[in-house]
Amino acid sequence: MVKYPGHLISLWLLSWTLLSALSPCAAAAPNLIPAPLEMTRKSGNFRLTADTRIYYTRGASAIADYLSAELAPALGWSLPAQAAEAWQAGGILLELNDEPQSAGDNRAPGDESYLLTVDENGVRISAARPAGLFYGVQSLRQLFPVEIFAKEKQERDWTIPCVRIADQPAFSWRGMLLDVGRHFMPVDFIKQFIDQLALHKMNRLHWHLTDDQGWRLEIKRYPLLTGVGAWRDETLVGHYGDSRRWWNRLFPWIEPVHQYDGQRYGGFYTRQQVRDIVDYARTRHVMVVPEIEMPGHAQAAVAAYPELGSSDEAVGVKRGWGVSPYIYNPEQSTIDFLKNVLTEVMELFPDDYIHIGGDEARKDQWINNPRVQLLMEERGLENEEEMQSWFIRQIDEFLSQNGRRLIGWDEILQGGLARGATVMSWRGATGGIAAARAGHDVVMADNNYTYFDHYQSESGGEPLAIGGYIPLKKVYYYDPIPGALTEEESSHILGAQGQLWTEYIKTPEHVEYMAFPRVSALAEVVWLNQEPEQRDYQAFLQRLDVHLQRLEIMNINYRQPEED
Ligand code: TNX
Repeated sequence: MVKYPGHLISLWLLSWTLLSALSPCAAAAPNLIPAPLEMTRKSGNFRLTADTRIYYTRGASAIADYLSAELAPALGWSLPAQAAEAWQAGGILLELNDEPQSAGDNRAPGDESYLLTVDENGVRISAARPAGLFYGVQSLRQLFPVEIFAKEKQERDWTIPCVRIADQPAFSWRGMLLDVGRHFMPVDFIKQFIDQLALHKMNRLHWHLTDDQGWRLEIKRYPLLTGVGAWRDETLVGHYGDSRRWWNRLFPWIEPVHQYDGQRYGGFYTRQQVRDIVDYARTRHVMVVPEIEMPGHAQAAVAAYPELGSSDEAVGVKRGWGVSPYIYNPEQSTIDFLKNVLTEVMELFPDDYIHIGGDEARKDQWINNPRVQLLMEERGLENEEEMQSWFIRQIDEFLSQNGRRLIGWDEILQGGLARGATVMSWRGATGGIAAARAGHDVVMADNNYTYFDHYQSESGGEPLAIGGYIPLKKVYYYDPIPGALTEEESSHILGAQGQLWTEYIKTPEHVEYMAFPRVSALAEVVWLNQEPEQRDYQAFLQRLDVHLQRLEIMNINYRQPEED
């Protein structure tokens, strides 16, 4: 994996500071997040006026419309977009040069690189692929004064510095997980969150749609999944386990007495809403990766259709947190049910990856169920781990037949991993290391660095969280490539993502508080992939200062980081 030196970035910051000191009328210093790979400041500025037009080459009109729409509220007018043939000086050119690749050209099909040049006569963004053009547009937005992000018209001059930026990401998977199983999040917020991902040049939304506490995706064939499974009678109050007393420690089989709020809670997304979100994300070059959990985290589904479960006990949708023992049974009929569910999931989500969970599947109910034991014997499986592996393989085969790729949490390694599967390493880097060595693709979601449900400060005064401590600086110094891997093995690390599990996060405002600015730090980690010793946290904090003004203007409820 190629690492990009930190001194390049420090160098442009330094030369920029010097230049702007020399020319008093220069526009504000560019504070881009994520920092671009290469940026050179040129003398002079470009001024956007009521006469400025956007010009686009073939295939770039959607991005031109996007740029125009993003700038319109603050400008108070929409920049007209026209085909490039009509070019006139003073315009913004979006140029897609999607030519056949020549020998020695190492642009991958998923190429996200771009070149942005600003001079006094105009702006030019060129890229081989639409994604690159889109990221050039994100950089351009950040070159303007921060007020460009306002939702109402601003009376001011729109001047940007002349620069040349040549940029491309280090990793292809730059993501965030949002858990809507524990707490449901409204459609408008999901879109706003996607906007933030795009601004940070992130390209994956891992949408955790099913869990013990709620099934949030409408499935036509099985209406009770949402009719029953999307609703729980009430929700735990306070922290899970807080009510554990000395007798619970002495006699662990006595359940601690938890308090619940008595409020029915739930919600789900209709197919139409999902389509709308997926389209919205696509326009912003964000792939939505749906997660349908199996074989564990299945209590809401089992509450809806008890025949899918592995125990005779009737159960409702889970009201509290912690790992549920309710697990799908491994009957062929259950596999068929899941295939039917996934068929509808594939109709709604057109991109490659489908996440099937696989984490924290307690096997107690399989161990205690004679029918499951018999199935194990019939299928020649040695233990419950192999049964889990059998389960995942059935699903992997099905997804592969349908031209999709299975991705799952690192527990899918247990008992042997399906061949084409991609592994998401959450229990530290261990699963990622094992998977990469076995030749599997890996996404790092290390719970020591990327769990944004953990506390951001140890000084108290933070809203109740699940635990842990992952401050901004720790995220900024995260290295997604485990040190134990050889160069060749590390080529399997697709990238990294942050996790927003929502047991203790009830509202969009709280999601934002936990997400920002840790997302901003992670965005830079996955864009640049610098060696940790080449990163400059102080310089990041300085750029972040300006970036937080953007978030402020966009009404994002970020957490103000402490000076370090
Ligand atoms: C573990 S990460 C889980 C989630 C929880 C999270 C809380 C993973 C694959 N499973 O179900 O929400 O910890 O931090």
